[in-house]
Amino acid sequence: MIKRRVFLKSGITAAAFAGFPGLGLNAIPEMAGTAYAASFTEHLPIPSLLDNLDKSGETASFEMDARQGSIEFLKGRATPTLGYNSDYLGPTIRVRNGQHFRFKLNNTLSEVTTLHWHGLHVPAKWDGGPRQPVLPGKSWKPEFTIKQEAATLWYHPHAMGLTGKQVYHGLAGFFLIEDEISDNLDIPKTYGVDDIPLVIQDRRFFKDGRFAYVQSMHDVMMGVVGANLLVNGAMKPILNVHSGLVRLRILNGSNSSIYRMAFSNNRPFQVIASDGGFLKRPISMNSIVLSAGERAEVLIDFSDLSKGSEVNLRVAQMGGRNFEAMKITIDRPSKTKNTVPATLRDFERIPESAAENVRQFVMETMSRGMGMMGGRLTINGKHMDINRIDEQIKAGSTEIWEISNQSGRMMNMPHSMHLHDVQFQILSRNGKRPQPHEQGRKDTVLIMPGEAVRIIIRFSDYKGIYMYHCHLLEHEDDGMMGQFEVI
Ligand SMILES: [Cu+2]
Repeated sequence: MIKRRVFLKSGITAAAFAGFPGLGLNAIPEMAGTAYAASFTEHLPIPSLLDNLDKSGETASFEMDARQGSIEFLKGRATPTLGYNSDYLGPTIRVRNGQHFRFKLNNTLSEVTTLHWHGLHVPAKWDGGPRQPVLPGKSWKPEFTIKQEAATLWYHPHAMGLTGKQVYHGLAGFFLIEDEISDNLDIPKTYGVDDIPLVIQDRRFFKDGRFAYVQSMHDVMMGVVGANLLVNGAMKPILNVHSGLVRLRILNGSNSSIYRMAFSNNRPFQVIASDGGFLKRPISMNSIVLSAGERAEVLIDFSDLSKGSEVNLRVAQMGGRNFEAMKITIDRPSKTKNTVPATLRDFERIPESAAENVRQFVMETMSRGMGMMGGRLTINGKHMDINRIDEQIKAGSTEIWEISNQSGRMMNMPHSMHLHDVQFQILSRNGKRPQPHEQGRKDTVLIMPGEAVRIIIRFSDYKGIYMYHCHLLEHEDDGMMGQFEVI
C-alpha cells in the first residue's frame, strides 16, 4: 500500500507501465527511500589535489586506483562504497592547457570499469568510454596533451551498463584545467579555501546502510532519486569561509536528478562559467538549474556579512525534495580584495551559417516498432550498439544538431544530452535564444519533455569514435546512447 501511494505521488499513471510484462505496481520500489536525519556538524570534505603546475615541468603524471571502500554515512551502519584512491569520490586533478598528461588507472575492483574525461577534448582512444574497458586487475595508461581552455570538468566510469551503479557507489572526481586567462582573472583561486569544488548527489539507502541501487523498471525509467543529499560525500556539511568573494565549482554529480540551487534569502550570485569554461561576462542570478552531469562556477560575495553569519546552500530536486544542503559559515574577515570582474573571456559565437550539415536526434521512450527488445529508451528509435556507428562526421566540419525530447506522450521524462570530445554552443531552446548563462561552452544540455534544443558543434582535429548519450545514467545504461565517428 505504501509503495503504491508513493508511486502514484510521483505523478505517473499505471498505464505508463502497461505492456511491460511482469511489472505491476508491486514491482515499483519506494520512490526516494527514507530521509535520514543529519545535522550540520561535519566539515565539508575537500577532495585532495593532484597537480603539477610547475611551469618548468611540462608533464603532469598521476596514478589512481579504482577501489572498494566503506563509509558510515548513517551512524553505526557501514555503506560499501567505491572510490579513486579513497573510500568515496576521487582526488581533484588539476592541469594546464598545453601540458602533457600521463595517467595510470589501476582497476582493483572485481568488475570491469573505465575512466571517462567528461568535457575533455581528447583523442578517441583515450576517451575512456565503453570502447576502452579496463578489466579487473588491469591498468590503463592514457597519455595526451591538454588542448583546451580553463574549465571545470570531471571524470567518472563509463563501462557498458555499469556507469550508473559505479558512479552511485562513489566513482567520480573533478578535472580542472587552468590557463593564462584563468591565471590573470582577479577571482578566488586558492583551492579548498576560496575556490571550492562541490559535487552534489542524492542517495537512497537500505536500512542496513547499503546504497539502494536496484535498477528496477521504475528506477530505469525515472532515474534513481534519493531522499538524502551528499555534498562532496557528506550529509549537511559546514563550510567555513572568509567574509569576501568565494568561488564555488558546482557539479550535479547525481545519477538522474535535476537540481535547482540557491542560497538563503535568495542571495544573488554571479555565474562565471558553464560546462566548458568562462562565460563572456558574469551573469547575476538567484538560482540555477543543473541537470545530471552539468557544471557551473559561481562567485558569491559575503563581504556584507560579519563573523558568525550563516548562509545555507539550498538544493531543490525537480519533482522531489528541498534540501538544506550545506551551511556556509563566515568565520574570519577577508584578507583578499577580489571584486567581480566585469568581463571574463572572449567568446566567439559560431554563426549558424558556418554549419555544413544538420542532424536530427529524437530522444524517446519505447519508440514505435521497437517493442520490448533491449532497453526502453532510445535515440532516433535505436538502442546503443557498440558494433554500430550511428553518425559519421567529417573532421574539421561544423554541424547543427537538433535534439528533441518526445518522451512526453509516454511519460514526463527530462533528458540530459551529453556529447563526448566537444564543447558545443546552444543556438536555441524551443526556437528561443537560450538564457544568458547557457550561452557559453556546453557539453551537456537539459531537454525537458516536449522541448527541442538546437546546438552547433565544431568537430576539430581528433578522429575516431565517440559517444553521445543521455546523462541520466539509468537512461544511458538502458541504451539511450549512440556513437559518432569523426573521419
Ligand atoms: Cu534520459
